Order: sequence, then structure tokens, then C-alpha cells
Amino acid sequence: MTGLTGAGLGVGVVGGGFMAQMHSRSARLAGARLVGLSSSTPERAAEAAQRLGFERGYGSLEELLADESIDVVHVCTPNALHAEQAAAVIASGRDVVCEKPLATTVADATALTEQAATASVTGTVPFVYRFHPLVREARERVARGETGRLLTVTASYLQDWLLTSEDDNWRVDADLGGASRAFADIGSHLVDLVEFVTGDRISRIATRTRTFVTDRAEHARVTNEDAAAAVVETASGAVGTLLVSQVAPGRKNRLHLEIAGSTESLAFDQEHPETLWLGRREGSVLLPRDEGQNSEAANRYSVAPSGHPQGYPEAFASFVADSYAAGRGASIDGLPTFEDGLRAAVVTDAVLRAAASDGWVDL
Ligand code: SOE
Repeated sequence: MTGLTGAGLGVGVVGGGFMAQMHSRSARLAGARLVGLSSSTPERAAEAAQRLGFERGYGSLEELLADESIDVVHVCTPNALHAEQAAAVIASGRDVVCEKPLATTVADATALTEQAATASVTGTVPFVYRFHPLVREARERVARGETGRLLTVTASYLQDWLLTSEDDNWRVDADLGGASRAFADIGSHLVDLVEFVTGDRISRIATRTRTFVTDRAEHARVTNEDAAAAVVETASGAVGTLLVSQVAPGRKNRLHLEIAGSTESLAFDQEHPETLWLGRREGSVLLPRDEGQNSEAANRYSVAPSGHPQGYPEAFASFVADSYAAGRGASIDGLPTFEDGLRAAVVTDAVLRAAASDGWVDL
């Protein structure tokens, strides 16, 4: 969805880091008013509010929620704060866009999902890679039966920004980031994309996790994982592998998804989102994002004429625009909601349990 779905909406953001910047930029593009930003101290809030173009900074979420000109709140804080803050937003009657992971425990994610449903509040989670036009194209091809029966899935999400002991971030602190790090942070995107594109569900999982860098600049005895490897089975009987790492030199945000069906394979690379590989026994092709060659489902998210590259910022903006449209009553196909955030929490929990038990976990 493009367009000014946020026109007339007052937006509040909790947090002032990189994700807050992406959310604010997308809210502005949707035509919303950037009303207030809260952070851990009034000083930080004032600085971030000014940097990101908000009218006011607030020293706490309570103060932000007392501002009646705010209609929707984006939660962009460290993971361990999501559940409590999103619950407060829902309790105030506002729609909420909550960063992933929705919560660091399945119990909290379940409670939030139920709370949002009971309050009839729109709760969405930024699984933004769904909003690349060629991801929609891939999903469409599977749904139309062009790929045939799903046989195998090979999926990975590799980064290198936590490669060395000099690299540090709040995410390595399990109290702030959660018991799972790499899987909750980027494996959640991966699982979401696998299930979104295939329409199938992971039904069993066996995993290995590793924490290679246990002592970092400001954190000793790190416990949450740098990398996780999984073997999966799906409900339809397909098999696959997932590999997630934040310590893979040279890889930045290399989310790669390849599925093999009985008649066609599909491969999507998040770092090169303007082409989709269609693998065939004869005549494999690289399909470009091109309105003339893509489905309606893909074209809906094409915001620049073919040949002018679009990518992550546009996908993010489309997600936020769709979240606002849904909050205003539109029925949006493929919108990642709290149900999807809960699903990611359930799979992340299974990853940790499978690693600990050295066996298979059913989902
Ligand atoms: C950090 O690993 C991070 O910013 C993730 O939290 C995002 O979800 C991902 O899109 C990029 O990397």
C-alpha cells in the first residue's frame, strides 16, 4: 500500500535508536503527524525528538500516553520492554506497532495478542521483508500452484556486526535482549518469510545454538546465541534447513530464501530484492521487479518505476502505511499482526528447547 493512510493520525514513538528512525520516517511518508517521542530520560527524549522531527519529547511512556493528540504508538525499545510497553499502549485504547520480538517469552506474547484482540486494537509487528514486491510475487506463484508441491526449503539470515569481542550491543544482554538473541532478532524474520511465502508451517524442529563470543567489550559471560542452525519439517511434509548468524564475516543482512517445489524453485535475496530467481529444469530465469511482468499482489508494493531500485526503506514504509490503513478499518492481505509476532515467539522458544533437549520439538 502506498498513499497517505496516516493523514490526520498523531504518532508517538517509544525509543530513539535506529528502529525509531525507520518507524518515524515511514510514519511521515504515510502522512502522519510526528507528535511525541519518549525515551529513558527527558534529555534523551528531547534529543531524539529533535533529531527525528517530533513536536515533543517525553521522559516516560506514561507522559506520552497522556497526550491525547497521539492515536497510534510505535514501540521501538529493547526487547525486554516490549511486552509491558505494548500492554500499556493497548490499555490506553491506541493501536500499536511493536518491534520484534513481540515479547521475550511465549506467555507474554500470548497475553499481548489476547489483550489486543479483546480491546479490538490493531497490533502489528514489522516483519517488513514481506513488503518487497518480489516476495509477494513469490507468495503468489506458490499460491497459484506454479511451484508445485513444496519439497525443500533452504533459508539463512547472516550478519557480521557482532563478530568480534569489541562488538557490543544491548541485545547480547539476556536481561534486555532475551534468552535468544540471533534467532529472536533475525531468525524471526526468516521463519516469518518461509511461512509467509510457502503458506506452509514448520511443524517440527531440531536445532544447535552457539555462543562463540562469550566476553564482549561491556558484557561478560554472554549467554544468548551468536548463531543457530535448525533442521525443520513442515506440515505438508517438506524438509528444510535454517541458519542464522550474527558472526558471519562479510554478511550484513543476507537473508536468503530458496524453496524447491516439484515444478519450480524460487530464490529471494534480501540484499538484492529487485530480482527473483525462478529455477526450472529447463529455462531458469531471473524475474525483475517490473509491473508488466509481475502480479497485482507484487505491483501493489511497487513504489518506483521498474529500473529505479527500491528496497528496505520502501518495504518498511509500506508496512507502516498498511498498519495505519488496517487501524482505520481496511482489510489488508499479508499484514503481519500480533498473531505473527506470537508465532515467532513460539518458534524461537522451540529453537531453544530443541537445543537444550538435543532432540526434536513439535510445533
Ligand atoms: C539488527 O540485527 C537488525 O537491525 C534487526 O533487528 C532488524 O530486524 C533487521 O532488519 C536488521 O538487523
